[in-house]
Amino acid sequence: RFTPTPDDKFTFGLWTVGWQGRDPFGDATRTAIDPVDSVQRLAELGAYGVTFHDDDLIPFGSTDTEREGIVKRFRQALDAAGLVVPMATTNLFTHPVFKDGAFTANDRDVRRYALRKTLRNIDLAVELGATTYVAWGGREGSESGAAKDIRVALDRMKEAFDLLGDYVTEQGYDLKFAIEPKPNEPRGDILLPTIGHALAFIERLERPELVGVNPETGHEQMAGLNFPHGIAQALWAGKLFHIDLNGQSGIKYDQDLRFGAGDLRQAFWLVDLLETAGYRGPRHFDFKPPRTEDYDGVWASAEGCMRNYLILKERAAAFRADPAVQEALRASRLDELARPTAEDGVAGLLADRSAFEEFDVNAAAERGMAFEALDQLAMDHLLGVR
Ligand code: 3MF
Ligand code: MG
Ligand code: MG
Ligand code: MG
Repeated sequence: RFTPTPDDKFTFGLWTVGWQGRDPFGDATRTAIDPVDSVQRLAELGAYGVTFHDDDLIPFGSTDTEREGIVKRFRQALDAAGLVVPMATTNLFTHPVFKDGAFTANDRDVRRYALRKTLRNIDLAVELGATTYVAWGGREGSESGAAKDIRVALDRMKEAFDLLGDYVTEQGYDLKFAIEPKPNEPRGDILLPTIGHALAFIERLERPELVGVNPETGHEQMAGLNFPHGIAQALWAGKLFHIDLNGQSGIKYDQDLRFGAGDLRQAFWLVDLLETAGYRGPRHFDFKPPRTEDYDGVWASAEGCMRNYLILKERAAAFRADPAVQEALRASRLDELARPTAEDGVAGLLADRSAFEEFDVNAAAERGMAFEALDQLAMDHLLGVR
């Protein structure tokens, strides 16, 4: 029970279990781990795949020959372990050259270099079978007002995604892009800070159908936003191409706790949503095993991500299947929300005296919504007492 299998589609970034615990105030607390060992270990734990930034796999500055050798060895490890690579991404944030951004750096040569670095890793991503390419613009932003002309920077951001779209189309690649919003950290303010900003941006692109979002639990919650609501809107827009699952306790730095830690109630509603809305993509964990942990703790943390997802999946299914819940949903009139408001059109609405002239406003205002009883049923299921 609660033991993951590849059918659950759990994936992990190499940079998650591979995080050495370096933070702005402290040095690494763990030694580096070979990506090949991560692949083996994650497969043993029941994962479906791994994802990577170019530099997670191939150290920055490697020669072409070194690169070839690393890729070959990685591919052999994947095959041996039976893991897939559904997604890859570019590191456009670690090297100091990206200190003012990549696609929107003020320096044009840096922008051109960032595009070339991305194109190169797209080729590798496709070679390894990825169908989603994530773009987190961690350094695209500013700390001060005049430093960045935001409207012009958005032109450059659009230029970058339009060019990447041209490239994959010309190459005939089966690859879509997923923009990962984040409000701040490491920049003071980052462009495309929330799911909503990203969705609006995508509609301005030349090939909007190629671009969706990769929202991260903690990134929305850092901005005080409701993550399940954001995911619901991304699904509604047909744009949930990928997801970064983790945990976050309210508005503070990006904690990247294991999934299920932090805001447990939002985690419950998120799993309920993903499992009932027909999301078919990987359940991808982007977390950081806390720097207090040794490698036993790292694997315990990775296992915990999957275990918590499966527990919540069971709890959410039990909630939906409970006849008392179905009755409570009717009492809260969710069925009525599902009915169009004015299918009779403007003329019908204007002719309907019961809609206005004879509407008993006070009686309607007095009706209780019965949400507390409904939410307590959810709490009982979440806590496992029903
Ligand atoms: C930072 C992130 C990133 C992205 C990654 C993949 C380093 O807060 O979440 O992780 O997820 O770049 O796109
Ligand atoms: Mg995070
Ligand atoms: Mg993150
Ligand atoms: Mg992320």
